[in-house]
This record gives sequence, structure tokens and C-alpha cells, in this order.
Amino acid sequence: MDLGNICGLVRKTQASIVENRFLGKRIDDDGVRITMESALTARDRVGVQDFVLLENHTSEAAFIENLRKRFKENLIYTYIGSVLVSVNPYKDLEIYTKNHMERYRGINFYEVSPHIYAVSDNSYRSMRTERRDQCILISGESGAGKTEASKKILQYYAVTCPASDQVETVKDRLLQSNPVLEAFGNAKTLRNDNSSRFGKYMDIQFDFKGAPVGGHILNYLLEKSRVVHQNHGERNFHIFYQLIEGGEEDLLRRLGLERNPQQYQYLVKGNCPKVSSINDRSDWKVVRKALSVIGFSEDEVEELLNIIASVLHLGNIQYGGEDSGNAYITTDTQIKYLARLLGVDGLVLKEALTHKKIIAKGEELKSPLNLEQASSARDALSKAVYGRTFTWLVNKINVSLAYKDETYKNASVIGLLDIYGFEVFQHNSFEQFCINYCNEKLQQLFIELTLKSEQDEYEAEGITWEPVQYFNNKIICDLVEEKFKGIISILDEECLRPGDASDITFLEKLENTVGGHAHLTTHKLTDGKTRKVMGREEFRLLHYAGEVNYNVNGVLASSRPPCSSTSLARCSLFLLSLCLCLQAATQFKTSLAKLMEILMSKEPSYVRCIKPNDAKQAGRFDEVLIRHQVKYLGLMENLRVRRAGFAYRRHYETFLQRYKSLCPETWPSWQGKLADGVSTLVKHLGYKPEEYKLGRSKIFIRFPKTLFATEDALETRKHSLGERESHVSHAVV
Ligand code: AOV
Ligand code: MG
Repeated sequence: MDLGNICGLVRKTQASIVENRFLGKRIDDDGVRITMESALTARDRVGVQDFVLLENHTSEAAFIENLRKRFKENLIYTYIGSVLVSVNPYKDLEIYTKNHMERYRGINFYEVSPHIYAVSDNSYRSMRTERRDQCILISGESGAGKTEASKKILQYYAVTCPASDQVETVKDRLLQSNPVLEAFGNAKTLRNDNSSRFGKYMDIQFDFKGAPVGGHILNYLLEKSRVVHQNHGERNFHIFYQLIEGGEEDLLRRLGLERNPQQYQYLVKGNCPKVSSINDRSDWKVVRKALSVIGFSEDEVEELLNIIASVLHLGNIQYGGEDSGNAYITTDTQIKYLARLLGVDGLVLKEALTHKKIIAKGEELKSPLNLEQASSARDALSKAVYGRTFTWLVNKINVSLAYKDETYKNASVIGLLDIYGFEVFQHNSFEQFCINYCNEKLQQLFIELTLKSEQDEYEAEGITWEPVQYFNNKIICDLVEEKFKGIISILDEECLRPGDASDITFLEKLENTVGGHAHLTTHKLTDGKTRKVMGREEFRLLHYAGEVNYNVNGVLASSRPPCSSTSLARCSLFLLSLCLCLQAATQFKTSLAKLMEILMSKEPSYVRCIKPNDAKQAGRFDEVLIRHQVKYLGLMENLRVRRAGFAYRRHYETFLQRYKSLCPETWPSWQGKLADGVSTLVKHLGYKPEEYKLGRSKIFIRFPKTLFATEDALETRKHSLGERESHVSHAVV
């Protein structure tokens, strides 16, 4: 990290104004500071902008206190070195204007107050100057602000990067992909009114001039079960409500829909049709416009909406039971609509929803379903249809974002990762398992890369490195994904095993194979007794972020590989004719492994998002909740690693430039080698040998107080010279 990090050389730029205001400084129209609070008082009030500056860096209490001070002052961003910690303010702050973007453009990372734009700009410049692909990894639990952060980054590039007509089109499409994907892939949960129910990795491609010329999205495991079921207080995907609330009269008529979400079985499960923070009607308009900006034709939009309406009709299909127990359909109106919307024969559809195909002695036979089986078949179809539609949507967006010009072949890339955050509900299913496993992998990547890069720097500079102890969550990742004895392997085995394989046999196998693992608990105790606090159908994982009980009910069904194609596969629609299969756990594991590979090949930056309270309220700083996140995000360890050897480092040239005025031998211009100049300077300043080390190109300073003292000396000198503040600096925030 640069020395400027620490003392935050506040330039005479607009950028300083924001934070200065919070420092109680008055600033005239030119941005020149007229009066000034002392650096020390300022630090007392708004904390430090980089946690490495904390006097007591091992104290969790000091860490939290610093977060609290800043949060109170609406300073939601703080660094740990180059990692950005962000606390969700749950209110709109005036810090994302075009002016703010301009202020962060091309400016040294640490010279201005911490901001998501500083991270965006830093990655962009590294990509441009070092020609190295970048990625920005945003993590944190559900509702912590990941998706908002990723949108802010995208907006920053859209506004600040060079433009041309063609580039403007790409920028528009990149931006407009968000409302579309959120409509179809986000939903209100108990944790977040706009919760991402899929993982998203987006590459933004830049040409040699640094203009965004294309993009590509990878999506991960959509939570399809939400289509047919929502927990109390939660909703289905936004698009359903948007269509019903906002859809034009004739459109709804064509689709056979009523303007009342309560009419639809798939929308009433959570008993939460309206959300105060969401305006479905206006969101509908935004989504319709976004679809056309991305390049969906009217026919394609119509087809897409046909499918969405079909899912609602499917949900309203009801069954009756014959004396034999076989199910039959009692709701013919729905079949009529479905047949029309999907372009299938009504009778074929009816049969598909009440029968299954079995192969006996080489012959294909139809066997009737009972009531329960028929309802499951209906729901499985709805989930598959919706899941496929989502994939189709992403592919379509990708076609629209693909860069067309051959000259862009060697585009540089910045990747943005915004996944679903770690989550724990009362009832956690297979999908929560996948979501939390995904977070586990990301945490592992963070641990490996932050430690590794730190170590590399010490090595490159020839500085001795003492490793720091930290919790490595690899043990949990292995428990989930190891060959043969990992949870996913066991699940796969049970899925493929013919005969009596069931959710419970899966659980038993889990008990037998990994029952004694330190991070896994099941109902059965090793001495044969049972654990009362756990349900018979549950297993518990001790994740890096906390304990979660997973219910295995239906786990086998959700992870079975491609289900048999139904007669529907013969229908005319290309969307539906894609194989109706469910995504298996192994597929998810493989796609995550690929994602990790992609991320490892790029230079990472991190945004660690923190949720301040569970009530989604502004101004509330729930210390217990925050402490928990600080702990599991490994922020204290991150800080310790950062501080393990030397808290600050800076290139000789920059250090000399900044402080040479404090030493008569280096002032005004040093003639010899840079390293000698720095050496002369620090000796003059009275640095003790244990306080610093000189590397190959940088000076490393062990304690913040050394630097503060130097910074104060600089300040005193400027005052004694009576210099105006206009072209100098100061402020430690
Ligand atoms: P998430 O992406 O981390 O959760 P979001 O980014 O959706 O969380 O943030 C949740 C809500 O918090 C948003 O809808 C905003 O109301 C508010 N919010 C977040 N960041 C900011 C900000 N910088 N300024 C103002 N409000 C903000 V999840 O997708 O559930 O894991 O799965
Ligand atoms: Mg999100």
C-alpha cells in the first residue's frame, strides 16, 4: 500500500470536499480549505479511512468502533489496504453523482476518501497500464449491498470511459441488462427486498482505447424452487408481479391473466403480493424499455411473456382424484390458455401432466400419476420452463453484448462477480446449500489471494515475511466437493443408484461417510443415540460464516440429472424444445470450479460488504450482527496480514517527493540514488532501525505512529511557512 494511503494526501480537488465536510472543515468555492480541524481531532471523530492506521490493529473493538464512527458520518467505505469494506447505508447518499465519478477518475487510489469508484478506477487503470485482465469480487451476506455495488461499478465505467456511437450502444446494453436480469432473477426474500436468486459473473470488455466494447455474462444456479413455492413474507420473481401490475390491458387479455396476483397459486404462497420499497408498475416500464434496448424484437418479448403467463397458468392447474387414485385435471380453462400460449395440443398437455413414461421390456408405456405425483410433475415442469427461459434470456443478452468488430479481438477485460450472499433461513434446502457453498468457495479464493499477494510483495522486495495464522475454510470446501467422500459425490452416487435411493438413504450415507467431520453434524450421534435439536431429515454444516441446518427433503429430486423428456418436448416453441432438465449438483460444482479458474487468471480487487442491521433500516448499527460479519469475512485476519510485517509501504520516489522538504539534504532536489535519498531522509527524521525497512524499490514502515509523526512534521512545517493550503496536502481521515 502507498504511503499516500495513510495520510490521504487530500488534493485541491473536488474529491476532498466530501470528506472534508465531514471533518468539519470549511471549504471555499475553489475547494481551498480555509479553516481546518487538526488531523488528530478529525481522526477521533470520523475514524481512519484505512484500518491499517488503527493504533490497536488487533482489537476487534477498535475495528468496530472505527466502522461505527464512519457509518455515523455517512462514510460507508473504509479500506484494509486495497480491500474496500462497505457498510450498507440503507438510504440514498449523495455520493454517486457524475461529479463524484469525475473526482475519482485517474486519481491515486489513496489520495481521496475510500469509494467504490476508487476501486473501479484503480482496476481500470491497472488494466490499461499493465494490460492485465482484472476482476472485482464483491462478497457479503444477503442484503449487504453486493448488487448495488456492482451496479455502481458498471455505471462508473459507462460514464467515465471514452465514448463513440458504437460504444454508447454497448454501454446502454450493459446497463440495461441489469433491470432485465433482476426482473427475472431477483425476488423479495426476508433478508432483502431485491435479493439476487442467481449468481452472476459479468465480463466487461474494453478496446485498446479503454472504451467498453462488449460484455459477457455467466449465470449460476437460479433458485428455481421459488417459482412454485415461497416462504412466508417472500415473493416469487419480480417479473410476475411486474407483468400483472404493469402489463397493458390488451396484453393481459391475450395472456389470459387477471390484474390480481392473489389469483395465482404461485404468487400467494408467501402472502406478500406488495412490497413497500418496490413499485412493480413502474419497474415493468423500465424492464420493457430495457428489453428493447438490448435488442429483443416484439415477437421475442411476446414469446417471453407467453412463457411467464404459462407458468402462472400451470400453477393454477388443479387435480381431482379418481377412485383408482389416478389424478385428472379439473381446470380446463388453464389447459386452454396453456395450449394456446405454448403452441401445444391440449390433450397432449393434459396427458403430460397426469402420466409418466416408463420403458418396460424395451417398450414405452404410459403410467398414470396419483394426485401427489401429478402436482409434483406440474411444479417440476414450471420450474424447468422458468429455468430454461432464464438461461435463454442470459444467452440472448450475451448475443446482444458480444462485440462485433474483429479488431476488438484482443480486448482487455474487467470481470464483476456478484453472487447470492450467504444466507440462513429457518428452512434451508438444497438451493441454500449451493448458495452457501458458492460463498464458501469465494471466501477461499479471498484467503488464498490476499495472503498470497501479500507474501509475493514481501518476497519481491526482499523483506522477511512471518506468516499469520488464519482460519482456512478449505476444509469445508473439501467436505462439500471432494471426490468420493464429499457431500456432492455422495449425493451423485445416490442420484444414480437405482432402487430404493431416497433423501433419507442419502442422509444415512452422509452419516456413514463423513459423520465424524468437524464441520458436519447429523441427527445421529456417534454413540448411536440421536440428537434432539436436529430433525431426522437434516444435516448441519458449520460454514465459515456460521451454522446452517439443511433439510434433505427433496434434495435428490433437485439434483437428479436430466429428467425424462415429456411429450411437451415435441411442442413448437424453441424455448420449450430445449431439453427440460434440472441442474445437478455436480454441474454446479464444475461451473464453480471454472469460475474460480477465470478469477484466478485475473488480478483481483475486493469489495467486502457488511449489512448493518436485519431490519433494512438506515442509521442502525447493530453491533452484534456486524461483529459476526467482521469475524467470518476474516477482516481482522486480513488486517493482521496486512500489518504483520509493515503497515505501510511506498515507492522511494513518491516517499521522497512527499517528505523531502523535511530534510535539508534532500530539499529541494535530491541528486543521488533514490534509495539513498530515502535513507538520508528517514535518518534525519529520527526513524529507528526497527521502525522501517528498505526493500528493492519501496520503503516499508512498521507502525502507523511513525508515519503520523512524519505527517504532523510536514503539517507544522507548512504552517510555519505560512503556506496556503491550495497546493499542499494533509488530512488523515
Ligand atoms: P445483496 O446483493 O448483497 O444481497 P443489495 O445490493 O441488493 O444486496 O442491497 C440490498 C438493498 O440495500 C438495496 O436494495 C438498497 O436498498 C440497499 N443498498 C445497498 N447498497 C446501497 C448503497 N450503496 N446505497 C444505498 N442503498 C444501498 V443478495 O442479492 O440478497 O445476497 O442475495
Ligand atoms: Mg444481490
